[in-house]
Amino acid sequence: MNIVDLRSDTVTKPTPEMREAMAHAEVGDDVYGEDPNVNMLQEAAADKMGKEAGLFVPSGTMGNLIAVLVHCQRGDEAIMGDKGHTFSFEAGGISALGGVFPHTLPNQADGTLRIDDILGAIRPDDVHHPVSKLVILENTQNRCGGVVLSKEYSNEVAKLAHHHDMKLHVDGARIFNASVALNINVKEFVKEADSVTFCLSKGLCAPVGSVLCGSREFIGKARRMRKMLGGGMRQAGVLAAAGLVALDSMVDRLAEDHRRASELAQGLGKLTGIHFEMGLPQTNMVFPSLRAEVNGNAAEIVKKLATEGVKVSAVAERRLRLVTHAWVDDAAVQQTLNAFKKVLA
Ligand code: TLP
Repeated sequence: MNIVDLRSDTVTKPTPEMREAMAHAEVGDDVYGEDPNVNMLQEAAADKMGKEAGLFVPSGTMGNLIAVLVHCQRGDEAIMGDKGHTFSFEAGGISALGGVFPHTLPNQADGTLRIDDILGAIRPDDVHHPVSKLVILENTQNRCGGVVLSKEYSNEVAKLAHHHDMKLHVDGARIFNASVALNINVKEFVKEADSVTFCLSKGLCAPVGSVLCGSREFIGKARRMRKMLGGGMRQAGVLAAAGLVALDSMVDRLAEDHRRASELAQGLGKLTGIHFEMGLPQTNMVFPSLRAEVNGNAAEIVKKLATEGVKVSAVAERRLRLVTHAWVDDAAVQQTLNAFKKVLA
């Protein structure tokens, strides 16, 4: 049986072109700054993001952690969404390792944090309070449905942060999905942001790695922090070579993933047991909810779908997540719809 893996776009494997580039990559010791592919990737990434410099890091989690540790001191406060990856899925690293205090605000259905909520969360200068140092936005916002935050909104939040002597970090793990969905140059989304992390290892299919981008000064500090966290990699050019292929050739095709996510949603929407409380997909994520009439919760449906060769995630008692990516073709979409029909019948 063909296995369709829709649990995440993190399951993507390197393409043949990436394997080829990896096999022949010239390498050096990146802790000495001597790996040519890592250097090329960092420059290409910074250029794409419109920032002065980039730093290759092993994961999106480490990229976000380093950004927070550079922007904040121990005891400082970072404002972020309660559905954000940094708050929910990074093992509390900013607090455990950085002593940084998370101040969560409710993510709205469109993935944003209300401007008034942000303003209300910024602390006055008073010895009773932690110092508000950072705002974090996520684009696309994963747990709000893979929704896209507009460039106008992101830049407004950056200006607001700067006005209060704070910084903005964008967790842009899937910022290229946002850029492709709105057909806007990726730079526009992070023009005013102080730092951005984006992932090579999700929809772009590279095996490992993310790039943190920002000013030269910020990246200088980030480099020391990466070393402190044990993320200084040596001959990482074999990974960066795949990352360069990802940046060059895997961005535009994300539109296909978005089309298939829409097709999945349309097909699933025809089944009486399914509804879309969180709205229809804007990018590569589909979040179907199970109506009351469906027997079994999301975890049980996940198990039944697996017997049909379809892997999806349960993200709430009655909600699933399906993520499309380069390894999900039209036949896989059809197999998934058939599996749902059978399991929900
Ligand atoms: N997200 C994963 C899981 O950790 C939930 C997924 O399957 O979606 N920012 C965002 C917005 C992410 O979605 C993720 C991964 C990360 C950061 C972390 O990236 P990695 O896995 O490289 O540490």
